[in-house]
Amino acid sequence: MRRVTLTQFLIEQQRAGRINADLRLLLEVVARAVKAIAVNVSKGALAGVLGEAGTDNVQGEAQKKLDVIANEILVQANEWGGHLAAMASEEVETVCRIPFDYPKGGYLLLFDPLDGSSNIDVNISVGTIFSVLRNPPGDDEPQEQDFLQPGHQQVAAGYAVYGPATQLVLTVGNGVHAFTLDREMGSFIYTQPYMTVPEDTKEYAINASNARFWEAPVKRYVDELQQGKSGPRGKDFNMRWVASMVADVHRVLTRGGIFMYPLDEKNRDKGGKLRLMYEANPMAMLVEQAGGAASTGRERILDVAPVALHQRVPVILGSKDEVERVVAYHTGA
Ligand code: P6P
Repeated sequence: MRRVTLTQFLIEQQRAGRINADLRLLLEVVARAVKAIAVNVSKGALAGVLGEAGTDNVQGEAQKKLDVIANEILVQANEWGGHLAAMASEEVETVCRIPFDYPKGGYLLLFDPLDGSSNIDVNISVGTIFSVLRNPPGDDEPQEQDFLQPGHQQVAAGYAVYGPATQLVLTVGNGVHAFTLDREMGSFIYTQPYMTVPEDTKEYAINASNARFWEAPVKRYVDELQQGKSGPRGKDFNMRWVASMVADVHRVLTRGGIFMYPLDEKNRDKGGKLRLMYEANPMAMLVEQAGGAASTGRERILDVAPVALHQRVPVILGSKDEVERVVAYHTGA
């Protein structure tokens, strides 16, 4: 079968009028940066890139060397192309500006350069998550406020998962499409067109060690799953928790399931664990584009009105039937 590359896929999306040349260039540059990150991640101990960087990020989390490397790769790859007005990164407190001597474009790129990096040192899959917004009109430098757009305004979203294979999963609003890196060619090959989340599932993902902190609706939902065949759900469920959002969400997109990092007593003061702008929003766009649902438990994630660049939200996403059930329990149904 003829192999279609990411480049060809993007040219065809442009020909169909779904993206313009600047967005195509942006996605090509992100894909190239992801390949460079994959090279660093796959070297592991051989490249002296494991372990702590000796610094903390804006979240107050100890940065891994690879967090810093991945962030630098993404910023340096994207700053000169002329397609971006500015960038925002989980690893950087303020807006990442385009150097004055480079041209600016009409898009804002937000990313978590290396999500799940606590798994790096134990060789478990990690990933890069990215979100693309339009820069609001006006020719002054984008401020944080310009990034604070609800997720339904994203023009593209995606992630790379650095697993046994390196895959890039992408949506530009016309379904979800997956590409697998051919390391010999250095090209992303189109391997999964129109990924869809099965509506029904037998798999759930949650960090069960937090059970004592969950709110009642989540406790009720998980308890029913754990009762299995003899309980109200009438079937047995299986549990997975990689503690790497990209890996867990990729599994949900590939074979269904529900992924939850709900509001709990531990993270209530922060509003949740996962970040809205560059984790929850891009994953919510992907899951909805794949026929699933994504909620905070109280509202659709893509409708959340952002108030801060690094704000956190509860995340319940995956198979539509399951997410709707959890939401119903939150509303007392
Ligand atoms: P916990 C990784 O640090 C992350 O941000 C997500 O990728 C992952 O789903 C979650 O945190 C894991 O959190 O509390 O299980 O370590």
